[in-house]
Amino acid sequence: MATGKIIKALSGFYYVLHDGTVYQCRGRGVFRKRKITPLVGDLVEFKAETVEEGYILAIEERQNELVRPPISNIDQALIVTSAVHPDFNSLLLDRFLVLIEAKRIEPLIVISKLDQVAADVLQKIENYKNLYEEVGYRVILSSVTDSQSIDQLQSHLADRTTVIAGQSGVGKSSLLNSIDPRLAIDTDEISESLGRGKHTTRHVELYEISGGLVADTPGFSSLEFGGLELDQLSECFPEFVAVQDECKFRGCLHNKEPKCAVKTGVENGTIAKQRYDHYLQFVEEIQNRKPRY
Ligand SMILES: Nc1nc2c(ncn2[C@@H]2O[C@H](COP(=O)(O)OP(=O)(O)OP(=O)(O)O)[C@@H](O)[C@H]2O)c(=O)[nH]1
Ligand SMILES: [Mg+2]
Ligand SMILES: [Zn+2]
Repeated sequence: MATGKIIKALSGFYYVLHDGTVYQCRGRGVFRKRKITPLVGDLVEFKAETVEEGYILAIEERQNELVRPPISNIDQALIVTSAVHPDFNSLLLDRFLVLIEAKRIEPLIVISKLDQVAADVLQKIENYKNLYEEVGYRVILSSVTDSQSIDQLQSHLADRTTVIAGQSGVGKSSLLNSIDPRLAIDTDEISESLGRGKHTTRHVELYEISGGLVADTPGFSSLEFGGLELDQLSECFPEFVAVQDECKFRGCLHNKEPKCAVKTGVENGTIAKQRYDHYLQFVEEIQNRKPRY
């Protein structure tokens, strides 16, 4: 018996990495009976006669897990948004940030395709970079043709498991290929003419890159807040958390309450109005969520 990590799940097989070798395994029948699905990222105990004939015997408790994409035990999320093609979308970025913060995964923002932007758009992107850095996030402006940005990205990957997240076509797989061309992951060379809705990457897979494990994903298919409650939502905005003790009411949702430090911050310009507006939009979304039975 040995311990390994599932790096890929495909057609009923789980590929388990142990000591530099990948073993093709099946799950035990009891998993199906108990409705347990092994996930990419799981630490497992397995037994293998050969590299093609293994069995997963047990799954270790998960540190965290995402449903779509299905993956577990993530330390860091690289949230990729493109500057253009598709256009930079701060609402979508904030949505990703909330989903990642809610799982207590450390986000790293990457704004991609900087080589394609005109000067006015570049200015806009620089402003966004400052905005998110002031919130406390790390932001990398990248382009597959700018080796410095690729080196910078690479320096954040060692000794941890990173998931790379973002809309289809923003260049997630391309970034991984630039870091390590030997990966040769399929990317969409003609995505612009085909339009949206088509995913080039179709499965979740962990790759060994720069001393860490990085999961390429097909882009998050669901960006709904699921079971997130309002008090948890406000915890997902670090700049709100930083001042919430100064709100008059404990448990202030920074919405209709008087003497709210967040609202004061927005008025004074110390909290970005745009982030606050997105927050209110998410509040409404959660309040209007249909109860699930
Ligand atoms: N000019 C430019 N094009 C890029 C860059 N990064 C990616 N692209 C192009 O953008 C398109 C989409 O790239 P992919 O890497 O397939 O995007 P993805 O995020 O993996 O997409 P899905 O797998 O569908 O989720 C391809 O045509 C890439 O060549 C970049 O930095 N600059
Ligand atoms: Mg891809
Ligand atoms: Zn408040």
